[in-house]
Amino acid sequence: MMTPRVAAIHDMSGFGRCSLTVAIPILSAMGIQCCPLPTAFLSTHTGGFEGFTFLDMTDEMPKVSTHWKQLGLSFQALYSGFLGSERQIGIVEDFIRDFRAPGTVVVVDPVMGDHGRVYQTYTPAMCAGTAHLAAQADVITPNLTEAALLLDIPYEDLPTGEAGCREIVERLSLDGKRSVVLTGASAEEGETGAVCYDASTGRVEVVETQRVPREFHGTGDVFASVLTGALVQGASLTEAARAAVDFVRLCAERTAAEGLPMREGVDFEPLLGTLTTWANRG
Ligand code: PXL
Repeated sequence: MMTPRVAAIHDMSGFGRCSLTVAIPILSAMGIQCCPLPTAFLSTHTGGFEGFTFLDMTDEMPKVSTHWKQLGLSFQALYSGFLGSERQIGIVEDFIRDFRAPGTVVVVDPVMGDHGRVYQTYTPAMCAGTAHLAAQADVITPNLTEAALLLDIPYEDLPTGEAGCREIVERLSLDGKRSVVLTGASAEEGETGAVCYDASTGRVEVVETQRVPREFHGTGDVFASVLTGALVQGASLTEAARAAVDFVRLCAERTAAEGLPMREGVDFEPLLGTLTTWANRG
């Protein structure tokens, strides 16, 4: 069987464990070839470091896409995340139009913010554009902050509890046309996980685990990368969310025990071996 291939459209942050420095090793461990299309190169991510560098790759992206088209490359999944400029939204939409084929899964992580706050480099126009881009996806993976931005309601006005999360994913499904995996959502005190609307079944499932009582940077990227890998390897949405929830919990437990600073992300590298069973599925 051919090794599946994923186009990963994210930034590369040299330090801090997020985006491509998370997506590439995770997808590789899961037996998937990851082809990065970087949106920006930063010295660190933007959450908790002063004076980070930022090289915008907007002009390079269509050239990469043109070359990949000339080569006749195809991908089992197109997976986008943190974008570096407003213009990149149209570029990623064109990329999806050009490379989507029957059976391709398009995962858009609508990266915009966390904990009720929008990331430093995300302008209101980029947030509006991200909602437009997310409408092209088969699967979106917002956290609660991003769900509020996509629904265009204040974070404080999001419906709460399990019933609230069910309402959010149904409202975000665009009348059942796309799947939604709401991350960092909890139906019960002391638990955390994902609430999933599966467009192929029309069902909502809650996937939970015990909450590790600490916050870490980049867990959204770890989650979405495992989810994408599992979907490419043939898992259902709920199975993929289960794999992602369990891996993030494992990473959070280990990192909390080590007492690593939040901004360094989760210490996932020693745990990559637990993902390799995906490489040998089917
Ligand atoms: O984890 C999301 C993310 C990705 N890339 C960069 C970021 C962030 C969040 O802060 O700053 C550069």
